[in-house]
Amino acid sequence: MEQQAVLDRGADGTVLDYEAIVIGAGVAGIYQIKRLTDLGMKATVLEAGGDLGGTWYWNRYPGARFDSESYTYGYSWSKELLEEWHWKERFSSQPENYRYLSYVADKFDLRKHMQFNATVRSAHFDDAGSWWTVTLEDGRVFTTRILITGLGLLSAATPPRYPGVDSFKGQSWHTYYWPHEPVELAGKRVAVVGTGATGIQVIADIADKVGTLTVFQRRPNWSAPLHNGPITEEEMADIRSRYDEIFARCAETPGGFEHRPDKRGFYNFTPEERRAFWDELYEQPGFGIWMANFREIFMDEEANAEISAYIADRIRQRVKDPVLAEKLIPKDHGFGVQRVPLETHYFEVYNRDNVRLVDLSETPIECITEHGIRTTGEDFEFDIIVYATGFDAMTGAFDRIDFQGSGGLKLRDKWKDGPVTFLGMQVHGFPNLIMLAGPQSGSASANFPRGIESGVDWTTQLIEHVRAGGHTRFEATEAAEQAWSEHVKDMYSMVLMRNAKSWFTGYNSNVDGHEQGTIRYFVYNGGGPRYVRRLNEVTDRGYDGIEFG
Ligand code: NA7
Repeated sequence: MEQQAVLDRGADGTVLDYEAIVIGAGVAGIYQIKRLTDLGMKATVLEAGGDLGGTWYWNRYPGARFDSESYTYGYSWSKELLEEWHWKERFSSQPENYRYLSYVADKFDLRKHMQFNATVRSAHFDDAGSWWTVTLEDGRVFTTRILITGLGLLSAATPPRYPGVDSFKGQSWHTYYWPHEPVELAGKRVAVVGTGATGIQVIADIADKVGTLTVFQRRPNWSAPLHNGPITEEEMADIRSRYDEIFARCAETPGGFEHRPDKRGFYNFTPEERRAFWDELYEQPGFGIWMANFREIFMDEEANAEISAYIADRIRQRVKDPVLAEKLIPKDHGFGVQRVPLETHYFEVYNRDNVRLVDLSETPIECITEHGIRTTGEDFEFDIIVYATGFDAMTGAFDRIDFQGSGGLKLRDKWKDGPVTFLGMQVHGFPNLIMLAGPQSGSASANFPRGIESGVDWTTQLIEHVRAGGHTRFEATEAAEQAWSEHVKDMYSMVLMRNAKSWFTGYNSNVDGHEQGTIRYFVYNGGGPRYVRRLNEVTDRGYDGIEFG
């Protein structure tokens, strides 16, 4: 009780509403509230959506599914849960993933600690009392000692900024906001704008369900087969018996997957041997072709050019029209330097009579009209326009909330040219704020739940330390923040990803200041194991880099 009193009372004796508030009831927020309430803390989750689930609550477009193996995506912290849950597909789809997260929340009775339709407008730190005041869009105000963000990496959707977007008379939406009610696609003239991971999933899924499908592609993406399939009772029993082994393996790989980078050396093999190896990887389910490939493909231009040529040939084999095939092969970046979307019969879609590709590099979009889309070449009419145009990644969700730290410092201003953080967990000038899977954290680079769990565990330990020490304030030092941000930046210099025009480097044509030019160091490229070692070092050294008061 003594310890608790420290966290729920301001320095001047003011009683705070909460000891901890978590923003966001996604994969991170669900686990974090479990850990906080297990400690007996007075805590709540504020969630903008009408229910929990985050990514898996919002993204209801057809084809939305994991490209992580389902059984590596689930939570690892409850043996009982692992025993109970049967993943039905190797790469589970959105409805099932949403059901899974709901099941977890209900099983552990977590919903009672969550408030839905609670969109946070601002969070201001009170220097005198060392607490946060959190204000919601609906005007409600809460005070809390500790503020934890589980905002998601890709939760600030960005529709395009073409003139006339609002004038379209048919149905249109960004994939993130795909309606919750069933959408009638049969016989409809449908447009999809964007060919990233999302566009590729939705296009492949709806091509045979719509009347006509017109794909507006600005730049093609490298993409490889997902090879999804069911998981039988027997297979699931086997997976259950190997969970410890599976999670241990995920913890050893840079991406948090079972796929382990091949260290045998690209140049120790002949081109024929490499092709034979890639033939095997291409036929395997999941990210093997990306993550279990030779490490050199990520760092060495020549190795990257060779794997790119290999994947290009695969695309040529799958698309009947050779001119069209060339349009679907990226020319401006190599395989794997951007996020590799995984697909199911995506390229074959373009062999269908009802599907047409519009290459925006030849005929850019001029505007959206009442009836459809006008490019420099043609006027198109549609019933439905789907914008699969991506997200203001990593920092976008932070920018949408007015975070003000010590002395009124605005996070938006501090991060104007890109995020700076300590471990992607804390920001100097923003005491008592912890980010789960924040920008620059190792929790945010690949198989998210694996990283998220280590982030939540570390956060919980830090909070226990704060309570045990009777502290009211904790904050990353400027020096620690600088050192970490430099390290994150250095890691980019090692990988070809630094050249990518993608959300990994903060590129987004639909967001002011993100159109091109400045690279933003969003993700930690050192891999999960190295990141977790660093987290543990910080803890072992008594939270070196964090000042307590
Ligand atoms: P992405 O990967 O950022 O892809 C967005 C796509 O939309 C990409 O093809 C863009 O072309 C295209 N785009 C964006 N803006 C426009 C405009 N204004 N006009 C035409 N085309 C546009 O987002 P996703 O949602 O597909 O995937 C995000 C992540 O979700 C993914 O990495 C997974 O981790 C899950 P561009 O390539 O920029 O020319």
